[in-house]
Amino acid sequence: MKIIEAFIFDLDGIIVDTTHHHYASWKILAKSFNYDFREEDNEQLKGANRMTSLNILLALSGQSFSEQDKGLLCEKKNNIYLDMISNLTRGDMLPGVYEFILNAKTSGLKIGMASSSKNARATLNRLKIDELFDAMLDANDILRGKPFPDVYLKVSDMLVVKPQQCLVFEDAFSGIKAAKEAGMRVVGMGQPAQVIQADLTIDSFVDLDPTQIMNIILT
Ligand code: B16
Ligand code: MG
Repeated sequence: MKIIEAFIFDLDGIIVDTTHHHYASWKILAKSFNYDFREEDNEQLKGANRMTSLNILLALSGQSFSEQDKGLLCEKKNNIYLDMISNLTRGDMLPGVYEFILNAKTSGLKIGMASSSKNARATLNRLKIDELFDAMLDANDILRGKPFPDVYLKVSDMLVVKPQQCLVFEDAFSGIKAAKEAGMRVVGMGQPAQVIQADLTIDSFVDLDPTQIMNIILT
């Protein structure tokens, strides 16, 4: 019996290399309230949605703002981020991931995308790869973001594939937690501390064979 029926991909840090753009925009924002946001602290923001990320940043900096001002700060960060990714092309995709998704699709697997980013659909659209996906879900569609399992459970529903038959690709601790809570198997790619709970870790998608990955994950 074929056990894995679908591959579900996280976006930032798995499909597209936008992690440093998110970091750079938070750093600029932090500078506006005189906080020097360091790259090692950015690890805590990976996979977190925009407001959660701001709350982590404010806790790190020891500052507090009203809910209204926090909304404005999120908007400001997003405008900086959107400006930075305005020229995003397929060259900004992680090496080998486009071919990997294409091979998985050709071999009959369903393909999903589950992201904490409200910009996820627009990003796939800009890369002109949205036609590869049978289901796409992002922070606009769910109330509770990663590490809650909702985004992964909803995308498996849309794909009409049971959670146990989904294999997730994630780069963030919170995303891996979300997928595991959803009852899915996870391939992690990223900093060792981030992917510690993954079932399998990979260094990159270059020359990665979907069938081989499924065989390893099922043994
Ligand atoms: P936005 P993912 C997440 O996307 C990123 O990992 C995280 O760093 C970012 O803050 C979050 O999206 C929110 O993004 O501000 O664009 O809504 O990794 O779940 O695809
Ligand atoms: Mg990610």
